[in-house]
Amino acid sequence: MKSSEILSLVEALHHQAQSSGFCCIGFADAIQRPAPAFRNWLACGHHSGLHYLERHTPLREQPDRLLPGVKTILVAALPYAAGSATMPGYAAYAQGADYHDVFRKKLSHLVNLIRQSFPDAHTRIAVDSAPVAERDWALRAGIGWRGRQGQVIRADSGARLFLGEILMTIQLPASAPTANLCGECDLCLAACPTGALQADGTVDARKCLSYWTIEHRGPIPDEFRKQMGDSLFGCDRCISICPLNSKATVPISSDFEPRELPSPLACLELDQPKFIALFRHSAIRRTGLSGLQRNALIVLGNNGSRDALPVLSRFAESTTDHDLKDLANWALNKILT
Ligand code: B12
Ligand code: SF4
Ligand code: SF4
Repeated sequence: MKSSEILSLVEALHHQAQSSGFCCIGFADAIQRPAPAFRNWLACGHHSGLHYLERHTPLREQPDRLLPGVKTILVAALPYAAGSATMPGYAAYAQGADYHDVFRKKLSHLVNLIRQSFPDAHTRIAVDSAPVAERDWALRAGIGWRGRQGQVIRADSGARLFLGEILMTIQLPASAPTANLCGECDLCLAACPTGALQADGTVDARKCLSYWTIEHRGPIPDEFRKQMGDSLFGCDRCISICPLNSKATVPISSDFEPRELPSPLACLELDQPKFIALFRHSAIRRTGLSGLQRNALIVLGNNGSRDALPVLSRFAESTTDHDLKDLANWALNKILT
């Protein structure tokens, strides 16, 4: 491989990344490396019910097992919109199209460029669900720095960024790391209502509302219900408070424009076919219908509006799910007492 070929590929990738709407791409050497911070997080039980993370630890430490012969990890950052104020309970990242699909499509344009230049190269795309330590690689690829809420953030895009990667068997020059600009600010730490943010910059999922409202199956413990406030799906408190968001200058892909989403009351009137039709192309389908209705019942109980009583009573009588029936009665009691 000539160095001029490598340099022209890097230039072409940057160019294509910009026209695809990525605010930044960077490259890290795909070396094997132990992940003590990650292992410590697991050992403390901070992953809660996310047991797949334990099983995948060796894969996260050895990218070679995901793509034999991998030399470089290209990391890309895609900014997303602030979300609509008329749908406050939905985390901003989930208000537009499903980022997994959008990201994959955009990364495939970069893969085409790699293949055009190096037809023998092997590549593998990863977006969120693969056993790739995305934030670690992003830090190594100079995408941004680690904010105090754990998010990889940038000065030109703030804290609302998705990450995705291309593992490849060709060696591209590694990017330089980015300096941390958080300074004395600790607004995100103060914004977390549950104390989920740890001093070492990791998140204790057992306390994180994002975990409870998206990943957890089954009832949400009483101690977190009040703190959920109006959180129907995910939690944005430590992200939306970041002052860098208002200084963001990068354009946002139209895929992430907020869509009309059901109110908490409307969630109770959904059935399975309607849920699938509404959320087929949305990250919100991850909770499943019963998860979304569980969250909606808690939000309605927290809101305390008597206007919700007729729909809540009907739901409590008609649902065949015992956990949801109990929760509907909890919400009714909360409003009436
Ligand atoms: C499990 C998971 C969760 C869990 C667990 C919390 C967490 N984030 O760890 C839950 C469900 C709670 C969650 C919530 C959210 N998540 Co999430 N999540 C993941 C997932 C699948 C794995 C993360 C993981 O391994 N966590 C374990 C911890 C230990 O690692 P880490 O935070 O990723 O990495 C840090 C440590 O390694 C540490 N570190 C690195 N070196 C060192 C050295 C030392 C000495 C120390 C102490 C630490 C340290 O810094 C890294 C960067 O912060 C990733 C996707 C992926 N495959 O990586 C997405 C991911 C991290 N999530 C993401 C997002 C957007 C969110 C939410 C904003 C969604 C929402 N609005 O509800 C919230 C944000 C909560 C928060 N403040 O982080 C994005 C983050 C993008 C970014 N710019 O950083 C990711 C990368 C998905 C993606 N492809 O875009 N998430
Ligand atoms: S997502 Fe919410 S609960 Fe989780 S760390 Fe951030 S502010 Fe705390
Ligand atoms: S809120 Fe402040 S401390 Fe937190 S990530 Fe943003 S700048 Fe950094």
